[in-house]
Amino acid sequence: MLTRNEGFANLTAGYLFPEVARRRREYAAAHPDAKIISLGIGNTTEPLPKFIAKKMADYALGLATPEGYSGYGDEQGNTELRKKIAEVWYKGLADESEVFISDGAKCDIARIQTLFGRKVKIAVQDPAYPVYVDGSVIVGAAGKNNGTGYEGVTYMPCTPENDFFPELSVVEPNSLIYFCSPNNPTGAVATKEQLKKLVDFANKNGCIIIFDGAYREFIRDPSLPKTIFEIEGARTCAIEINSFSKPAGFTGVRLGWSIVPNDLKFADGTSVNRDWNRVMTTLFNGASNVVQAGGLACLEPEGLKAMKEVIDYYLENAALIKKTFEGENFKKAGAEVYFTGNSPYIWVQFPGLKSWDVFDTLLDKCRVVTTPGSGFGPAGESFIRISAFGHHADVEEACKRLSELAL
Ligand code: PL4
Repeated sequence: MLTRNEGFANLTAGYLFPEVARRRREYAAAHPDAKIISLGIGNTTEPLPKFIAKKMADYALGLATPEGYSGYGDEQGNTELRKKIAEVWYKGLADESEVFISDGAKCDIARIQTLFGRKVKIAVQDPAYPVYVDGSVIVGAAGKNNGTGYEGVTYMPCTPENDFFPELSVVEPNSLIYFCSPNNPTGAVATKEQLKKLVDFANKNGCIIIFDGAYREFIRDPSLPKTIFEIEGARTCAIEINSFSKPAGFTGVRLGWSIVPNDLKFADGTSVNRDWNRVMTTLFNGASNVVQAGGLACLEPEGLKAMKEVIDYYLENAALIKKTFEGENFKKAGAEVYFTGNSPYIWVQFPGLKSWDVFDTLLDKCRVVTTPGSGFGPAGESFIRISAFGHHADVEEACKRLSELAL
């Protein structure tokens, strides 16, 4: 018999989001008449902009013609799309040779682990999107959970006390640092000064930053950086991972990209970009050509306008959710609300309570699904995350129920 990958044995809990979905299903089965509203998983709800959907439909129909047909494309992605991403979203801060198109940010976060192997030391913001840690455990870069966290992982607490920006001195030299801004789940966006600190730290200590910018298009404050490459020095210490999922509603369509600068080197002086090219050409076979046509449409002026409108829609939801949790009933219960206006997530603390207990109360009393903060890491305990992805009418109904809740 084959030996089980011990990484799986080291995982101490199921993946967070299926667990949230399981509890919702269980509740629904026990309460068949309850109209449950999900503000849990960050899943887009609004239809694709027509302009973008039509470009994909036209491309798909073209595939049924001799002139329009194409088979495998370049594994790194359509050249025109790589160029367009570099131009429109990086404005000269990245070259098209540094852009790799993929089937989404989560898949890139998983593949990126193959670049660094099992021996790499990991540092993560705490709380963080669970894939960074769980993925590291699966590939063996992180070990057993000793009760406070996984061995081989340095947790960098991001709390109200440090304004959600971590103390970097806890990170060991030569670590891989996962950093997400706008942050999932806290919603905090690092300022230019904060990112400069991070970049300087990484360059000085031989670290590489995996910068996850999946929510960049929610940034409305023009002083905040939308990419780590706005920061001087980032090209020698950072990789950016990004996605069309949230801005374009491509969560089901699937399209993402990574930026690996040509200046980024391993300790032996070899190019990280070259090895990433090898990973993408060997372990990936290119994003769908239909979907890449959709990506190109997103980056046309009409597509950019449509994406902004959809994000504005979700940000309106976010403002209402924030106001609801700032209501008298939650205030009396001691709830503290954190929301920057630049992200789809509202982060609420219930001092002294357990995240899953708050989750259960809101599900049971309001039929509203949230996400327990403890699922994002030890520092998330006593928080819950509320997602602003949802139809206005559902969010309004959820907020009405929440504001009537006696705590
Ligand atoms: C539920 C910081 C959501 N089943 O769609 P992708 O793969 O391009 O992007 C995934 C992603 C990447 N980076 C960050 C993210 O927050 C996400 C999506 N996270 C959430 O509720 O936290 C969806 C989660 C999905 C999952 O497991 O990713």
